[in-house]
Amino acid sequence: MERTVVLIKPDAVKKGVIGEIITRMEKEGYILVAAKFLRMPDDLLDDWYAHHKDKPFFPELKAFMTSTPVMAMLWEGKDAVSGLRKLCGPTDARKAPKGTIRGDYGKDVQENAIHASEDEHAANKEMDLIFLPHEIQEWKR
Ligand code: IDP
Ligand code: MG
Repeated sequence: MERTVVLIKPDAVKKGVIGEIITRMEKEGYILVAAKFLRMPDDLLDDWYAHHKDKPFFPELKAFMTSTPVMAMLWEGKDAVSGLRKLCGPTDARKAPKGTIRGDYGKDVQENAIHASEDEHAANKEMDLIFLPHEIQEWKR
């Protein structure tokens, strides 16, 4: 079993599609083990998007990511990391196929509705950045 971190981003929060996006993950059989609705602090975003820190779009990306709270969740399941990345679709929502979350709810390369951890290393790091051990719930269907 793998765990992966998902953020429902401010564009999707503003659209009012938090529930629809969660439903897609539940329908795929993933299990929700932690959730938190939070406004991401500045230093957390510096760490989260460290790979984009020197890009010209970084200030705009931070402004976007703090324009509303985000819905942060930890999802569990077999091959959850790659499975959820696939469900999200490619980064640029304009290139994301219909039926993927970004294809259906995103707008462009920045406002793309959702984040899902890139690999297991990132998933572990992001899990520790958002959730305390006692906030993670163990349960089975
Ligand atoms: P990912 O979210 O698919 O893993 P990353 O390259 O890790 O893609 O980028 C993280 C986030 O940064 C993207 O989801 C998007 O919101 C934003 N982003 C990436 N590339 C661009 C860009 O060229 N312009 C503006 N925002 C970008
Ligand atoms: Mg990434």
